[in-house]
Amino acid sequence: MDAPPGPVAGPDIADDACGPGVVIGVVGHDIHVVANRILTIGLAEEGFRPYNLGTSIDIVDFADAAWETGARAVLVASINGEGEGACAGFGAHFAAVGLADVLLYAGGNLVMGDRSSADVERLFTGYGFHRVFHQPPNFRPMFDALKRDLSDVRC
Ligand code: B12
Repeated sequence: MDAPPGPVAGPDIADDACGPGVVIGVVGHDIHVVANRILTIGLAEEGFRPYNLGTSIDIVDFADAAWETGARAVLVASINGEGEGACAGFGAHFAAVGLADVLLYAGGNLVMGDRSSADVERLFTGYGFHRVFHQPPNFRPMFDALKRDLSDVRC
């Protein structure tokens, strides 16, 4: 049987749904998967088309997935704090491969140890992320921002 031409629809890829495509994944060698699973379900419920890459994802994987899916946004999670090292140069890589117009969000426990949200936001916006959610109380602020940022997208 021939291989399918692109991403295969399934629980993590809601290709048949309407709404903006959004790539999600957990960066680095991070095994925390609970929020990733919940976020996939939540995105679909909020009207997005999630493409979930799962865990152990690097910058190149995120950019390749954005290319392949035509996603309008990439949501990068770090739960163990590896994001501080693994996300350096994120925006520069997207710009270099012609994806400068893709929205980049980062969320989770983005750094190791206790640091103020303002410091973490400064660090990650310096990496090229458009919005940063360090230890948010829930996903609601991110869903609201994503709806605003992608309000021009129609089915
Ligand atoms: C369960 C757990 C584990 C399980 C993971 C099981 C699995 N496969 O998922 C096990 C026991 C395996 C584990 C291992 C480790 N863990 Co652990 N783990 C936890 C724990 C208790 C709960 C995490 C969880 O699932 N929460 C529920 C989900 C829904 O919430 P969440 O992940 O926190 O996500 C929320 C936000 O972060 C945010 N969010 C998450 N993703 C995204 C994405 C976007 C885009 C946005 C906007 C928001 C967002 O929204 C969510 C809701 O608010 C936390 C402590 C805690 N109470 O949070 C530690 C914790 C995450 N672990 C931690 C650590 C250090 C480790 C280890 C390195 C420990 C070790 N020395 O081996 C290893 C990781 C090894 C690795 N390679 O990654 C630290 C991280 C520290 C940091 N970043 O500063 C924590 C915070 C514990 C602590 N207080 O020190 N862990």
